[in-house]
Amino acid sequence: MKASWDIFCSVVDNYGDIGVTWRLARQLVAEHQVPVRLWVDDLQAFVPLCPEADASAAQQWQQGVDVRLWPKDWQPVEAADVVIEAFACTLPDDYLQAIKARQTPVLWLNLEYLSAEDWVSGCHGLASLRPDGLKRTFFFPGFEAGTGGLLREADLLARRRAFEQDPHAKQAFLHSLGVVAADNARLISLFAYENSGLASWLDAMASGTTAIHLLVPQGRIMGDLLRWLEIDALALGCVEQRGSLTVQALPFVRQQDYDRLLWSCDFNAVRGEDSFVRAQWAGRPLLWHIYEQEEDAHWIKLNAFLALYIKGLSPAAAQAFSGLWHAWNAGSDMAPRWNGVQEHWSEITEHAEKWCLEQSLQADLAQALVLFYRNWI
Ligand code: TRH
Repeated sequence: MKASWDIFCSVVDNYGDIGVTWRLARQLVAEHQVPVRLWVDDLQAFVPLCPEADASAAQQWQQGVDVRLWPKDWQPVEAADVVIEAFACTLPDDYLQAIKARQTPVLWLNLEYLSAEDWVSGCHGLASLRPDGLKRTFFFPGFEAGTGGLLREADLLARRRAFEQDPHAKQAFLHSLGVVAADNARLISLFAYENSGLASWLDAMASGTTAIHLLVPQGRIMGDLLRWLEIDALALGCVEQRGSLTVQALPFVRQQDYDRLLWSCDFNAVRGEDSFVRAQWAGRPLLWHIYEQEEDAHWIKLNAFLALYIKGLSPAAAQAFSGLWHAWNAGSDMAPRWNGVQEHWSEITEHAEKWCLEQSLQADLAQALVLFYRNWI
């Protein structure tokens, strides 16, 4: 019989926690044919990613995943063979008792946040024995050998290529969102937290010589965007033009469509953890707005990733690219940085595809988890 899996997700903030666990749950079911229960403590955050979902259902099936509301008042259930606690979300005490009560041992994994820092491969797979006798193993996603890899569906890159090669697919997808861009316009998607550097980036795009169509999914950056446009609201689908820049607000789309949006654009500004990885699989240049952490810990993460990513770029392109990322994350003047990146546009674009292919040589995270369990039993 196939091992059963329980994934626990506590929605702390934004869509990252549910974004990662929903993606992982789907992939385990679809590619490894294992039964997965996904326990989520806030289904409101799930609905935008999976619009068929019911935000109030205690139990529902979505794309083969048994999605459960993780209730405050936990009701006893039998523990699964493999238990994933996402981002140290703390399992219910009763569930820990259920793990102990099982006749066959349970593999309890804490799925950690993504980081490119050096220490990650040294800590990946380490177990800690708790005072209550239970063992918890730390599973780290990552970019290098010795880590758990990145979430990537087996057919993801083939689907992207098929989308790119089909002359109608991109147009039909964009039309479905109400996007009709000029033929010569560069498409850019913008998913970010509030950012004081946005106005200077928009100024630079508006006064540049290249036509740009900026697609902005509903979200936290909207306030800064409206202030720059000097309007009170931008209805979904509506367009505003300033110089060379066309700005369009988009609805928040289902998770699979967000991939298509990234594939349709020439450059993607992303945030958090999951959109950051998806933009890399899109094989296009990206700009990461990292989630801010206490004591500036996010800068260490950002620079660790940059150090890996820029390998293979010429020194001038690497400097321009890193400068843009630093300015965006500092909320500082983006104009000189954006203009600097234009000079290396084709090199940076080619490099993005190379990075994507290089990363795709690693085992993906779901595969690595399944293998880890097989080796453990
Ligand atoms: O929403 P986020 O900012 O989540 C963050 C990060 O996960 C961060 O690491 C964490 O600590 C913090 O929350 C609490 O960014 P992220 O991770 O990119 O998640 C967004 C999800 O939303 C991702 O799965 C892609 C998805 N998405 C859509 O499905 N449709 C859309 O239109 C858009 C814009 C995003």
